[in-house]
Amino acid sequence: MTSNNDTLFARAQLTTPGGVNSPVRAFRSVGGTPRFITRAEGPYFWDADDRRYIDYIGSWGPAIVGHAHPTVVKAVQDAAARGLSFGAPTQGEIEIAEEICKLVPSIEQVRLVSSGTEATMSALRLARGATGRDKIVKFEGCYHGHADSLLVKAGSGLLTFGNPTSAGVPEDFVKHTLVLDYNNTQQLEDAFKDMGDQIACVIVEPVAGNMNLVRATPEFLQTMRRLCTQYGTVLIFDEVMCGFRVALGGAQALYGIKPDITALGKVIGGGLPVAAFGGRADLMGHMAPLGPVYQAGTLSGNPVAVAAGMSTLKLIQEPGFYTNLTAQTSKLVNGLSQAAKEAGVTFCGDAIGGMFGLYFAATVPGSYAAVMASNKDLFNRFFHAMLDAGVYLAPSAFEAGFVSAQHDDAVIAATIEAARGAFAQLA
Ligand code: KE4
Repeated sequence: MTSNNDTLFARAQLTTPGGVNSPVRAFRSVGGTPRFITRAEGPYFWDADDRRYIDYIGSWGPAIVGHAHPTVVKAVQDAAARGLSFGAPTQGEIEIAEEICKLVPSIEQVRLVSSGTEATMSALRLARGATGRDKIVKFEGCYHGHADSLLVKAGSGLLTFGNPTSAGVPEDFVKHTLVLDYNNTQQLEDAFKDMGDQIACVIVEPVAGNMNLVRATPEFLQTMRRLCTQYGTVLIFDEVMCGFRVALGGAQALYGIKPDITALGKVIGGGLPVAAFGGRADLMGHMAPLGPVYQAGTLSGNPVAVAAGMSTLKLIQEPGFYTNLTAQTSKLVNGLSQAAKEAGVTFCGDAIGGMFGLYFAATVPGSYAAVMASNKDLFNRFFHAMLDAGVYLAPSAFEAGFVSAQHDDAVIAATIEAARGAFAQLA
């Protein structure tokens, strides 16, 4: 019997490139037919054949309180009933800005946008405008959205396609982008020694999630902070994914390092399009209409999206939220590792807050090169065995996974049971 997913995928490809609105959804890295989702609730979602899956992408991070949380849905319904968008300021934007500044103390002023790409693109422009410098530093394997000057050896979709640089990005647009190795402290020292006074900013995922999960070493981030301060370079933490995901205050709270600008997204929209960039007030003062750095957006601070984000930010502040989330994610990774060991499969995992990485490798990778050396084919076979068993992992060996507050012990146990069968197929 033809799956409705097959029928929908064939139809989708007639009107949309690859049949998807974001490349990683096309299953090109793992093969097979993408599942067209019809509804979601808690830790689950259902595909066009009405098959239920335990969901471990959670919309790539936003669904941290679980899908269709009644409090969030009601906040959205109430806001929508008052109108969808005004193109004028609202009290809700003030309230979410105050909440973000309270939860992320390095953020003294914040500007709301509609995607992580907009947030990082604007942060780069701000850093260049504030310093008068052109050069930027990013790290191979990190993905910061698809702004031209950042699509250089990006991770995520591009890494999955094995295409280190996107077509359509003129050489001129990337000649100021220096791509260094993640966690290579010496290389960072050398780059600053060589051209530190030309570098407008360093942008980094302080916990990388777009080459699979790779933690920054404390020394790497501490050195980055010291060098940026020494050379007057703006330090941008891209916490679009790890913000409010690895801890309430994000990776900067875990590492105790204060960036100059932070990019946020995903969780702060609760599933609707809210992202943000913010930081030192003296830097944000360069932003139009106050200063010369231009940035704008028709739907920036959209009242319905802000309602979803604000209700999510309130829910994640409930007592024990991160203790529980961290415990469940650790249970998942420990259970999967034990199941692999019993099956004799070379596998390991890492968990930080509500985010995890799964690696068909002997040790947890600390670099892009190490991730690339992991066994992608085994991951792809594991992915499909788990999908067939009703567990939906990220459809790429180069993505992180996400747990929600609704992934309770029964859900984790069911996942580990499915993994026992999947690992047995690999042995
Ligand atoms: P968006 O423009 O997709 O909202 O955010 C871009 C972005 C920026 N920074 C980080 C650290 C990110 O992880 C992202 C987007 N993450 C991917 C997941 N690998 C989104 C999924 C997709 O591209 O469809």
